[in-house]
Amino acid sequence: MDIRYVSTTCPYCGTGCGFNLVVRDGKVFDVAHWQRAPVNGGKLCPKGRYAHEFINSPDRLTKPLIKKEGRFVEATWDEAYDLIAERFGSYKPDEMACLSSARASNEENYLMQKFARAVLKTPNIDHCARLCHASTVAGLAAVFGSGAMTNSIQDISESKCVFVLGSNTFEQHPLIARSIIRARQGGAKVIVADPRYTPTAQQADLYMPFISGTDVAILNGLMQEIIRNGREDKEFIAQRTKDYEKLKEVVMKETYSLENVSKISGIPVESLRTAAEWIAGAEVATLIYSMGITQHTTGVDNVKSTANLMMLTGNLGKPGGGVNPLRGQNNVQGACDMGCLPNVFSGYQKVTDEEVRKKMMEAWGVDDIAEARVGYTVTEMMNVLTDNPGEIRAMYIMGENPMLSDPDIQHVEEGLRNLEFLVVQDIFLTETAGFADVVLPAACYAEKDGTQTNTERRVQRWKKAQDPPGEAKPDWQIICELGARMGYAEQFAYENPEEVFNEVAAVTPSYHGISYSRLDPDGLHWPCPTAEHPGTPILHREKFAMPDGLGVFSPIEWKPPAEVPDAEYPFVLTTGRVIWQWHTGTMTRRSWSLEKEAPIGWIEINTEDAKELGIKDQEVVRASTRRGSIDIPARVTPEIVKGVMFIPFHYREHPANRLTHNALDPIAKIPEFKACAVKVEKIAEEA
Ligand SMILES: Nc1nc2c(c(=O)[nH]1)N[C@H]1C(S)=C(S)[C@@H](COP(=O)(O)OP(=O)(O)OC[C@H]3O[C@@H](n4cnc5c(=O)[nH]c(N)nc54)[C@H](O)[C@@H]3O)O[C@H]1N2
Ligand SMILES: Nc1nc2c(c(=O)[nH]1)N[C@H]1C(S)=C(S)[C@@H](COP(=O)(O)OP(=O)(O)OC[C@H]3O[C@@H](n4cnc5c(=O)[nH]c(N)nc54)[C@H](O)[C@@H]3O)O[C@H]1N2
Ligand code: SF4
Ligand SMILES: [Mo]
Repeated sequence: MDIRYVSTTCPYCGTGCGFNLVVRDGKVFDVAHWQRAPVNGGKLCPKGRYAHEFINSPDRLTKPLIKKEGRFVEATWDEAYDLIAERFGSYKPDEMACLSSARASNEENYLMQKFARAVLKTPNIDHCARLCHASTVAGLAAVFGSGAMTNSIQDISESKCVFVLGSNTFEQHPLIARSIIRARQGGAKVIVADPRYTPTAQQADLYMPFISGTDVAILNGLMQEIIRNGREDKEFIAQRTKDYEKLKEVVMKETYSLENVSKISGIPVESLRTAAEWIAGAEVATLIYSMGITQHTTGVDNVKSTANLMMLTGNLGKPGGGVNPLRGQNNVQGACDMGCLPNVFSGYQKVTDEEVRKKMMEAWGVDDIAEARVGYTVTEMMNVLTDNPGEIRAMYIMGENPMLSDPDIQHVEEGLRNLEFLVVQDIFLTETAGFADVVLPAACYAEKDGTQTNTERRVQRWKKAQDPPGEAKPDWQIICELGARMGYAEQFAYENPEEVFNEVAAVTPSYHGISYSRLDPDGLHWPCPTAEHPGTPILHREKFAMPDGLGVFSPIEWKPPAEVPDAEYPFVLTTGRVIWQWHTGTMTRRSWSLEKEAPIGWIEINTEDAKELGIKDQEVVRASTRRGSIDIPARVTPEIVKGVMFIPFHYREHPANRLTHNALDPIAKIPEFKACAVKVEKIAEEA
């Protein structure tokens, strides 16, 4: 028996934990702790611990599939490539769109945008960051000049006050939660604001329950209280920021007095006062946020407000401080860094910048690429597909499952049906793949080399531990072979992912100094401009990434969500996750140790609301919004604030996104997954 340990990086969340895959006779059969792992020191959450279980699932895709007369039939790679090349070759660039994957490596994402821009010549490329931290990328770039986490994970443990707003860190980023515990052991106060009394809230010194969608009011209220008491950091404001007077004009309004904010949000005045006191009084404070802040029609406003609070209290550019958005998917930071966004090439170099375009064309050896304009985002693509059929006619989707993860899936279904040609490349036959004309079987993380970039901008290695099942191939290889089939053999002639990475480093300033040989065992934080540079764990130490080096205060007024409760739909519906499951469940629901812990969906209903509705715990109820209805078991609990209901979106049997609202933030184009209006009824018993 041959047993090997292969150290690699977890394929689930953006924390980027390392572990060993245990390989017996060429097959992965277990995960073992890797004590030396830089982010997690050998500790893992359940998803990492069981990240081997889905790998050799009998459901893995093993052969290309082509749909013939409504049914999938197995095909050879040659048949699949020929068909795709012929069909893609028959459309105009604007008629095609690509979705890349935050689950795939940096190399694969880089190649996907190169394929879209250099081969299809379409500007329409995006990925699930749109549904996730698009508000962060736009919001933090506008105030700090860079849209990423400002400090490192380790650094959170140095903080003296941790304010967690709209992040369920203990379930969704468990190994980052460890830093919160460490901070607390070091004397930090922990404040958690969340409509639900989550496992994260349970660790707080101060918990503030509130109604979803009132974040800006809360943040403005805290700022007013801090300014009233003269607790703002005057020196920091004077030296490192601008537009403070404009901020003050808004936050000092009567609307944002603690009394009024308490009415809007439901948080008691005393709690708000204590929170303001702790944040302003701490030697150093950090703010941690995630989807509770970003997934709103006011996502960008929410993000800017968090930055306002931390600049006001002088908590940027130092250890234990910062504005820390926790990125979700294992490589969503990397997919953005690689340019799988409609407005930028890798390293956030603008697609409209002529110099950059020229540089890319030269590096890629092509004399024409996609037009110099911003393409469609994921959410806009889906709207165009339904509202203007025929404008987008073909799509290439790698490693995304919008038929469960996009808002208002009835609308998504209508859109996908309007496509003439759809290619889906995945490791399983997903709900989205069901609509495809061609399905391409991809290798999973354990079957390929590559890199991924975690939430603290740390670039780390994936290492191949076993061969892919059947004829499945790594995404990078599929894209290269398809590129070659479409006439770009030279441009896609890579022997291995390392060669792709070297091209990334050559054309991407923030990755210039990174190479595979420098990545073991700790990885490197970008920006890393030269081969000698040690990487940059903390951003904005002396100045912000703005031309004048100053952080910008943004005066923001609170606006309610796009859809608010009324007589017909009297409750607020919010959606999210649970520790045991991952998004659309393709991997976790095929991992027995995880699936058995949370095998079915539910709707959380406050005990008093349930009593008024006559609903009992575990009773199946009908939840409806203006988009649709689902039948789903009730979980009656005091741990959700009255007036708000919550559904995890993992379950195809009770798809939360049948209910959600497709209203978008005007800048980030992120949908409002965290608030819409819902009603819940008893299901009449059948005779
Ligand atoms: N186990 C597991 N872990 C994951 C994932 C997973 O699917 N499963 N997904 C990963 C991904 S891609 C992401 S983006 C992250 C997401 O990580 P989180 O953002 O932490 O997860 P969510 O459950 O979406 O939402 C966080 C919290 O926001 C609260 N909330 C609801 N409405 C509001 C509101 O209006 N304002 C505020 N401030 N809070 C509100 C919810 O009650 C919830 O507790 O998790 C990552 N980690
Ligand atoms: N209601 C509601 N909806 C939400 C959210 C919410 O909070 N509420 N959150 C949103 C957020 S933050 C996110 S990030 C999205 C996530 O939305 P998606 O990205 O659509 O969800 P996943 O299930 O992670 O889909 C990833 C796909 O990649 C496949 N895959 C895994 N590894 C590989 C690989 O190496 N190669 C290839 N080709 N495929 C691979 C998986 O099998 C899966 O089908 O969901 C969004 N939707
Ligand atoms: S915290 Fe995230 S990266 Fe770490 S083991 Fe869990 S899912 Fe994997
Ligand atoms: Mo996400």
